[in-house]
Amino acid sequence: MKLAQIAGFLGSGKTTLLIEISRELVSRGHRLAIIVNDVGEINVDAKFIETYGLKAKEISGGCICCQIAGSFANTIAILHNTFKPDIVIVEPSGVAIPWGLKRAAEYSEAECDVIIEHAPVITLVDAIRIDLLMDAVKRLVETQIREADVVLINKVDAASEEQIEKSRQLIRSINPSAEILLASGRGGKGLKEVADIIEKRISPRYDEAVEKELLRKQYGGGQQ
Ligand SMILES: Nc1nc2c(ncn2[C@@H]2O[C@H](COP(=O)(O)OP(=O)(O)O)[C@@H](O)[C@H]2O)c(=O)[nH]1
Ligand SMILES: [Mg+2]
Repeated sequence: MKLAQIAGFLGSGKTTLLIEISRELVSRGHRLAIIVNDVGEINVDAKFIETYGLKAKEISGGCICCQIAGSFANTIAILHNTFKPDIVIVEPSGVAIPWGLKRAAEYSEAECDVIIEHAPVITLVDAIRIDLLMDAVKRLVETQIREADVVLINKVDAASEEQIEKSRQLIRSINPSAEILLASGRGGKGLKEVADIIEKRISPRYDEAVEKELLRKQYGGGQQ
């Protein structure tokens, strides 16, 4: 089972993009499920999403990368045993950490005979709120960018050239090796590319040593 996470701060356009990408992947013949971690954020109703021919699960009560990692693993196991999706797209809460989510997903391997493979970690950066994001939630946004394989500069339908350039510079300064794409869940831009990335590429499994190295880079010191 391949798991794709779409990270990004609250309001960065995760739900909007996830629905469009899911429709694209369903039309390509995939058996798709989505898991949305609702922590009081406004999310599209799971029943509505299911009208597109995919399975949707909502998990609430805490963050699935840490507080309720067990419920997340359990939900994956249930999906595997009942619906058998080949791809599961996860919308974590806006405060989730990508590596934590990988680790939590892999817990499901202890609950059923599933093998988890990760699609590249995709992080959305809201181009139209780039200044606000760098001010108010800098550390969190940095972590999500640093741990991404692919960063989408999102909402380009409504962003100025200057906002897009600013977003690009910010992403480069935090994660020089990330692939950067322009996207718009509303305008349809980048959808096919993102669907290709989820379909064809993989990202490494959880590795404690790699996570520690990322934390060291972020917090500077060697203390654990
Ligand atoms: N202009 C524009 N607005 C968007 C786009 N995607 C989402 N939004 C808007 O941004 C807000 C947050 O979107 P949502 O998908 O709920 O973000 P989430 O909190 O990350 O799941 C909503 O008002 C959306 O209509 C986009 O591609 N372009
Ligand atoms: Mg959402």
